[in-house]
Amino acid sequence: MPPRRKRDQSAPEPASPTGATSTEDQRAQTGDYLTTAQGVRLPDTDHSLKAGTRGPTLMEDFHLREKITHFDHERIPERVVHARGAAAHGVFTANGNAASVTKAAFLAEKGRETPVFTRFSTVLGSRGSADTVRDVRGFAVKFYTAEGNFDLVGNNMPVFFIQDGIKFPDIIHAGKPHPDREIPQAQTAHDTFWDFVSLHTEATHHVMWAMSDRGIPRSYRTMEGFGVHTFRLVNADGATALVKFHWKPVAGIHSLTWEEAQLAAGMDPDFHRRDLADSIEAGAPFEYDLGIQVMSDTEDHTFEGIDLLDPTKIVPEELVPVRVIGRLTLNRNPTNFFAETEQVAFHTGNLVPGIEVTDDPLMQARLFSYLDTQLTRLGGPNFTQIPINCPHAAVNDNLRDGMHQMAVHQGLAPYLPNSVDGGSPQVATEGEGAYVHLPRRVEGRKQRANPVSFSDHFSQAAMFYRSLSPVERMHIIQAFTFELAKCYEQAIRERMLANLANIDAELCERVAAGLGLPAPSGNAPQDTVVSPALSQIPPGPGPITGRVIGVVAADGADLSGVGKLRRAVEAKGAILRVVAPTGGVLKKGRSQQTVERALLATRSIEYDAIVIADGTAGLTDMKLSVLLEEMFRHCKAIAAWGDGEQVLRDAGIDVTAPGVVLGESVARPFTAALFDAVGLHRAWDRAEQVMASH
Ligand code: HDD
Repeated sequence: MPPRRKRDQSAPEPASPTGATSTEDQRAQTGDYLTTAQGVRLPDTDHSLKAGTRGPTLMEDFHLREKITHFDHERIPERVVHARGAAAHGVFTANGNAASVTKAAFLAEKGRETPVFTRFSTVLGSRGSADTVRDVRGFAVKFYTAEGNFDLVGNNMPVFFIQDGIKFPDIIHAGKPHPDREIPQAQTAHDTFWDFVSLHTEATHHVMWAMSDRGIPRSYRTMEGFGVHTFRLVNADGATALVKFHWKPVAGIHSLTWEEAQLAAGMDPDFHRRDLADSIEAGAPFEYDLGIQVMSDTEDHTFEGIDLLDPTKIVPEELVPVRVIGRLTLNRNPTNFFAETEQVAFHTGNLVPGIEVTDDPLMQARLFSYLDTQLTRLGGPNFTQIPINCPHAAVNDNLRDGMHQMAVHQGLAPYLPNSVDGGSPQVATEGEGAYVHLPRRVEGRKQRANPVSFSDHFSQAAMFYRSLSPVERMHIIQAFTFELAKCYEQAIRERMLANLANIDAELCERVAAGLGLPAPSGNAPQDTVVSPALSQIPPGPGPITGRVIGVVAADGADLSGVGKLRRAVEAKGAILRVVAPTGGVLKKGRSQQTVERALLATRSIEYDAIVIADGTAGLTDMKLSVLLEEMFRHCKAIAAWGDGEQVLRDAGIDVTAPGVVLGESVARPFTAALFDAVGLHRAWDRAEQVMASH
């Protein structure tokens, strides 16, 4: 158990360590009487105090003024980036594999459990923007360790657009909506973004990731996370290693297709947020392994020619395998979005003994920005007293006063040294758990310049492209074509094509063909070593936890088969939804099934697979045809048992195509084949057939 905070140094005790309340009697909407904020009971909250029923409102109406004033100030500034997000509580359990490289107990000690709060986000969109836009996803984890809070503020892509944090306002101003009309919202498909990145070639590697399937994840459950920068870990003997952090999703890596992402942005802008909350509520937690790549802490901070201080570079996993050091389980939804998800304040400078930063100039600027931004966003310097930000370790600081001070500090001497308060609190030694910065020699001529190694902007972009499967490469080509086609300035398109020619000639030619422009020649790297780990196509079927399977049924369908299918699906941690022409309850004999989605109220984006039940032959509905056509085109699993096959044929589905599963009944071979098809994420072998028919 971490030591308790001294009463006079802490915010009022939250109902739980992270401020979440869940038991019935703690709900805000309970208690006997409605009161003002001053505790005065109210007789009426619907009528303002007026001179007569038709007269003017009186200034003396303290309830009206308090109610409206508070409402007027309910909003705080949204985050300048990563405004749109969703979060969950959970636990991190270390497996002991990090003990040799770090003394940070929450990582090193086998079996140690640490509470966490994780917030996922998009970068560019406003708070109310859609979840499935093409963008980088934030993956920020706050570990409430016994030694203080450690924040790993990462993304779902391992590289960044800029090498030096001083350019952050530039890339963000370029990516955000145009300042005159404030459009487009939450996307990079516009002139200013492509203007900047085409002029600024160090962004090239990150742009490749953003245009790949990584930019449109299927779920927060199925995306990787990265600490991006190289960190320095320090072990109990004082030995150091350079490491990169990775989050590996237990459910595998999986994305939407671009068309699905666009449909979802309209059909269900809360697609990812809903999936996170619904899954946790249904008892299917989100799980990720935390891994590290460990490199020697050499004087030059390079590994096999890769500059570890350059955040536009990765270390291929084939060169340095990822060592799994623990598991993150997200298993509890926030109780109140504002109190927790909106007010959580991450900071790259929240470090604990055993973890240090490096001189990566992007990281160095971040160390300033994250603390600074909260002063505006959360209204002053006491935001660490907000329950979601409170450490679980004892807090005993000499910080005083300021906006929204919650503590009633006792004592006379918030300074050191003092004699008035007995010289307390004392500073700790390293042995007593103090964060002692590792002594390191730092020297250099004061200058604004990059090392020469930072000037290679294309070789890893080429490695990324050439490591992917043909279908993943096709998606990148389509994404570039889409985005550049949305630009108005021809010069920007041409400049970007010139950059693509320096990555890969075929990539450039195919994008140019899509845009109807000539392909420039370039200087693409030759003989690139590929890194198969960069592809997200699984080698075989993976787990299907949290995936959604729709079963189309109608009156007279084999409902006992639907029941069997539901049991088999739920045994795998997946979700079954009954889809029918109308809402209500389907009945056949003694079996019945509640319809969860009427055809009019659903779309293919909701399903990872669709199954047609026996007994539905003859069912024709335009919405069903569209659903099946989209499922087929997006290469998702499609299945039918019994005469359900006829429904597929009637809708023009090629039942011999890859990823189409047929069976006589809901028996084991049928469900096993269906689950394998879902576990492969998509039947990409179908992609060529789909392309040929369009
Ligand atoms: Fe940042 C938020 C991730 C570079 C300045 N950033 C923010 C969040 C994530 C990241 C996940 C959302 C945290 C949350 O959920 O509250 N940022 C990154 C990564 C980067 C990066 C992985 C590069 C490797 N960021 C970066 C730079 C700067 C910032 C270079 C400024 C110099 N980031 C901020 C910020 C934000 C932020 C302005 C906005 C809201 C906040 O911090 O709390 O300080």
